[in-house]
Amino acid sequence: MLDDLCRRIEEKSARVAVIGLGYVGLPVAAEFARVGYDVLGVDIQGERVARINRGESPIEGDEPGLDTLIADVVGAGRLRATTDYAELGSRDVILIAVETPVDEQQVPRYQALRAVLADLAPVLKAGALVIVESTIAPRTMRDLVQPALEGGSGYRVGEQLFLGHCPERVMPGRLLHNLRTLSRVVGGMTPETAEAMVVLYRTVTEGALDATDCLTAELVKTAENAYRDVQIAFANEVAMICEAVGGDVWAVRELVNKSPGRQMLLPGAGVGGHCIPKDPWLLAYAGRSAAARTAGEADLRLIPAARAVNDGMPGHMLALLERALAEAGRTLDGACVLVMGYAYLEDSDDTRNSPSAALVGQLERAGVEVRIHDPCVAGYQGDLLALAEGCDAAVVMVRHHAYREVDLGRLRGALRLPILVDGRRVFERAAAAEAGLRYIRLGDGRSVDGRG
Ligand code: SAJ
Repeated sequence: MLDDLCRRIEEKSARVAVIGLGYVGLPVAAEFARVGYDVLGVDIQGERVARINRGESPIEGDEPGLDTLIADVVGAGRLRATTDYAELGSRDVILIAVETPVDEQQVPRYQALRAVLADLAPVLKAGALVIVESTIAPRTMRDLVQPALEGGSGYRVGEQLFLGHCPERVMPGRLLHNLRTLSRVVGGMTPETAEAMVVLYRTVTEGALDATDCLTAELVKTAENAYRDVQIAFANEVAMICEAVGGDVWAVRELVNKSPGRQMLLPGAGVGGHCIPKDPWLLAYAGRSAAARTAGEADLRLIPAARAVNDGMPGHMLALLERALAEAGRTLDGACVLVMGYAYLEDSDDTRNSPSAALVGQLERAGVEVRIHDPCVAGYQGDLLALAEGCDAAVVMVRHHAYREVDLGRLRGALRLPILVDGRRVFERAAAAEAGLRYIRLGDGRSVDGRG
């Protein structure tokens, strides 16, 4: 069965489906359609399905090439969307790209994935290849996906059903670019399945395709993002030490990175987005639940600690602000503060898990009147200087390129108090001093205690 499927994948006569037409699934569906497959997109949101069938992209934000690509492949009849799972019964390759969030207790919530599997299993055709692209905790393929599909279909993995995990490495603003160029970890429940998946993904990417097993693929994806989170947390902790001892983390980082094998990342006002705040918890959950099964206790300290450091950065920005206001004889309560940047990433309109949202909540709970500006986020794109008029301070949370053009003299003139707290090293100390601003930069001890 798998040989026949491989042949049809190579011929591009295999019929493909993608379940979950979000910022991962839709570009993936469009890419497989672009290279010649007949692709069926499935989503529960009827409006999203309708928009796609009109050749429109419902993906927010600037995704180079995506709008045109969707119009082209829908127009050519190679991509069609539906809400009807029954149509999946004719599909040979089915990719699943639905959300896999963690809850307040950092436990994965697989409601969407479970629902997809429950609806898919009964209609699966024999010999189908099912690939989970969503990021999942290690052992989810074995403990959740395989039993759900085998139970609901009566098939056996490796016999009438082929199963794999190929996590995405997309990034808002570079969806198609990443899909076409980045290497992929291709995990199959059997080695033959992984090889079939390599044949499939080779048609849409020139990146390396590393065939492996499902567990390794689950571990790689969650570990690569946990690794980044820990790296960022280290930079943030060094930044806070520099503040305490009067050092400048930005100078320190530059010199540290001259040392062979060092690559200290950027300290900042927090860590947001759809991947980094979540994936470390997926990895930790697997470690803890596996240890719990063996009545052990996975003594995970680094990954949770890094999450705590990074989630604490908006609060650190609040502390820097509070200190600067106190120097001017003001308290947070009753102050008016301009938050510059609401997206989670520079030059992006994506606000998921934005550190600015955390800061705004803390400011409002402290009695602050908050004004928000963001050149990339709809609803916050007002006139910066007009928003700054009468504010007691401005706090920079995102390193948008547009902020580098801000006239600091005019910003100073608009502010009631000359306080500028910079969480992303957008501005130079000298320029801020020349404009008459009390400039506090995260990680720069001299600026924090006013000697900078
Ligand atoms: N951040 C820092 N300091 C840094 C880097 C990032 O504070 O040195 C903050 C950002 O401001 C942001 C958050 O961390 O709030 C996440 O930034 P990110 O650059 O990691 O961007 P993401 O969240 O889009 O991460 C994606 C991930 N890609 C996938 O999961 C497929 C991540 O694995 C990539 O490493 C990252 O893009 C990338 O390299 O651009």
